Amino acid sequence: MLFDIVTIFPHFFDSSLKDGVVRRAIEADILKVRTVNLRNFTTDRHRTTDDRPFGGGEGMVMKPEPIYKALDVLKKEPPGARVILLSPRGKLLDQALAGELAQLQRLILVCGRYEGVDERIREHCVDIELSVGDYVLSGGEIAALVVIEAVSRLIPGVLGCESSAEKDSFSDGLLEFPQYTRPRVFNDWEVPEVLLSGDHAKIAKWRREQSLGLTYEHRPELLDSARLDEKDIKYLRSLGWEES
Ligand code: 9D3
Repeated sequence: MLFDIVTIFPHFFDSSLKDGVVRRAIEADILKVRTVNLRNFTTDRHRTTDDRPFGGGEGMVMKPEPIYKALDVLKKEPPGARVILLSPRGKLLDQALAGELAQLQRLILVCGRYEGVDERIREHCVDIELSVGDYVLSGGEIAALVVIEAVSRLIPGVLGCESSAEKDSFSDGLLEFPQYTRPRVFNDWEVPEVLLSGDHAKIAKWRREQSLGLTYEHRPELLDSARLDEKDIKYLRSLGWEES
């Protein structure tokens, strides 16, 4: 998969792509990430990428011409790219959408700044508008990293099979159960007895109930689309859950 990141801060990405899953994927030639400096597609002496909004108001808007020119060039080398605009008004990224993006060969990520991007770019050049959460960032750069990280680890061959995406949190729609490691007692804080019992059926039941309980407590809306069996539903009802 090839990512192009269109940004006025290309160096922002230097260190973040040098570690972890993304680096390994790049080294294995499964992933390529190029950063594209939007200012290289300006034509004026000051390399201007933004201007004041028509109609007045606070802040600046990203000019259409540099983004259009950058996309015009990038869409040809090689063709077939999907253009994603990172924007607070986009569709919320979730695990299912990350999985769909991981099927694609070529993505162009456009990072907005200021109050946003001239609407004509959205209308004519953008395929998908994506947000990474309901909070305000200063621009699309960190959001682009979130997309690359979430999508890269779902590309076949990027993760080892022992930690395959199947087993990940959200794959069955529940939050993960708590994990413990040695020492058994730390600062008087003990590991739950059941995990030391060697009774694998009992451990599995405890973990499932912890997952259900944590999801009910922190993210009850996830239960509406989680894969639940009769036992799960019975346990959740015992906690006070009512199906919606
Ligand atoms: C003043 C109104 N703001 C809309 C909520 C304007 C505004 C805020 C933040 C315009 C642009 C931005 C910059 N943010 C992004 O470019 C962005 C973002 C985000 O702020 N939150 C979550 N996901 C994303 S993806 C890109």
